[in-house]
Amino acid sequence: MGGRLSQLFERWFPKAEPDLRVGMLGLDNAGKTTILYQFKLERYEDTLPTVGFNVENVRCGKLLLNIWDVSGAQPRTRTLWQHYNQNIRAIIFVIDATDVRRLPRAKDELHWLWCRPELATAVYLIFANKQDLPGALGAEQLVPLLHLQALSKPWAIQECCAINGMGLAEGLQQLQQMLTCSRGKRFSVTCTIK
Ligand SMILES: Nc1nc2c(ncn2[C@@H]2O[C@H](COP(=O)(O)OP(=O)(O)OP(=O)(O)O)[C@@H](O)[C@H]2O)c(=O)[nH]1
Ligand SMILES: [Mg+2]
Repeated sequence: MGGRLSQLFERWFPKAEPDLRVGMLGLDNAGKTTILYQFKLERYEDTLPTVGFNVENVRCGKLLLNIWDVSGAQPRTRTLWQHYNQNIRAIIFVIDATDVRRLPRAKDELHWLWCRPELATAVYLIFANKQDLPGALGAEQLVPLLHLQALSKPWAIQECCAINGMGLAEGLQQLQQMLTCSRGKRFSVTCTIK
């Protein structure tokens, strides 16, 4: 009886299925999990370094995104890649904008992703995180340092602070626009600099 009732309930009120799978990557300590918590809970939550990944469904305008937040510890990220790389439509790449020393490594990780054949049609949102801290590089400074001009795929870079949530909604808006655009097979380069 309970089974039939729950079957009927599911038919009347089907669970929302996520529309798109999104990979959230970047070096360790960049702020990926803090951003995921802000997306999900709309508040700051303390984090521990991620072992493996966290997965959450996040609403982005009309889209329901299935976001995979992956440990940034190397070589774990690349080892884990094969487990979640299927059907990824977008990459959210998080940069610690104060971590100037490791910027070349972050750039290498981003370029490694661009070259993945399974991401041929993906769009890229780059969050320049930790803008609340002194010395944080702005989006405009990061464009040449990350060689973003070389990218022939849709991308946007957005300054943000995952502690207070500044810039996160704007980033999701950019992502939605790029995803909607690429569905119509029109690829465009977008650079949002605050
Ligand atoms: N000041 C400041 N600190 C931040 C910001 N975003 C994240 N942090 C802090 O940075 C540290 C790392 O954040 P996480 O979200 O765990 O980083 P992560 O990218 O998930 O790291 P891994 O799981 O190791 O890959 C935590 O202490 C956060 O509180 C920010 O915008 N500003
Ligand atoms: Mg994490």
